[in-house]
Amino acid sequence: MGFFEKMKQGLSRTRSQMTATINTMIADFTEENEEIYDELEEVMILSDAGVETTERIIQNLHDEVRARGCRGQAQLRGTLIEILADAIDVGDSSLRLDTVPSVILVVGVNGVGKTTTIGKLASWLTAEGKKVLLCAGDTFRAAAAEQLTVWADRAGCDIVRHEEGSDPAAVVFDSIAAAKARHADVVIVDTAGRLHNKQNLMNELNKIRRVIDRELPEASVECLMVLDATTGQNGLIQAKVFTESAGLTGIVLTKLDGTAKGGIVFAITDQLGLPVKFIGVGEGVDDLMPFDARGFAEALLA
Ligand SMILES: Nc1nc2c(ncn2[C@@H]2O[C@H](COP(=O)(O)OP(=O)(O)OP(=O)(O)O)[C@@H](O)[C@H]2O)c(=O)[nH]1
Ligand SMILES: [Mg+2]
Repeated sequence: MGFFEKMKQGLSRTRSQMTATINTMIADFTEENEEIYDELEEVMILSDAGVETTERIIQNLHDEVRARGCRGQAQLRGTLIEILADAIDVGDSSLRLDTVPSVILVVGVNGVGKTTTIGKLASWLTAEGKKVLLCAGDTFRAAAAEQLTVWADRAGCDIVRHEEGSDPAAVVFDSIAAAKARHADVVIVDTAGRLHNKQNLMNELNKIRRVIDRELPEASVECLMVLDATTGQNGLIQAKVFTESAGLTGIVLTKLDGTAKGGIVFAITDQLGLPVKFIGVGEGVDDLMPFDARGFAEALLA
């Protein structure tokens, strides 16, 4: 399956909510018909794009349609795709991994898909020819390290793990030492799920971050927050707190396949100003897609 088809399939629930309405709206387009904007507004808010963000997008569309003197459906469609793509194109969506080693720290609340995302990333980066080392920084449950080991085996990469209950920062320390000794290209750090309002756990994250910065002061560090697309607007509040503790560089939006609320992408990029770097569209190893703003907008309307 091609990239675009896969994106469309991953968004099928969101599409079933949005695409028909948007297409009707486009079909009803005349320069005088202002009602079409209301229809778009409604469907975007329903898909969790957020009121403020939606209003801004509608205003932009309105302005552009006038400024360009759009006539006909094709022009409106093209303009809408551009406006939607622009809205979610905030900064570089690619991973910055230009030092050896580089680090990807993966954080987020419980059950959002952190470990699964790491497993998918490990396979993807290994296939790209990178030497990957996984760090089992979730020491809260023994099963967490087991789960990560399964993914490491699948990707054919190394893993560093300690006993259940040990200090996550110590696992990170050892992983970095191992990465240096073995000349690994990328260390991917798993962390235990934590609620953003548990201050001691947020401090623990801060400590992990300090170990990375101390042991690898020059390294490229991606700090990715995994957000479950099905949790909607609540994810935005989580992300704000995580940014303070860990310094996020991007978002991975998982479980888009399981929700009609894919409009959350617009809210995240607009409200947080952080790029979405990957989207998760299923549980399998190939179900992680690099985010592409234009492709996403096109898939929504196609
Ligand atoms: N449908 C779907 N399921 C996903 C996706 N990503 C993860 N999952 C599922 O979500 C569940 C939780 O995934 P984990 O990777 O264990 O989540 P986690 O954030 O590591 O969880 P904790 O370590 O307990 O905080 C698993 O059943 C995954 O298969 C996705 O993109 N789509
Ligand atoms: Mg996990």
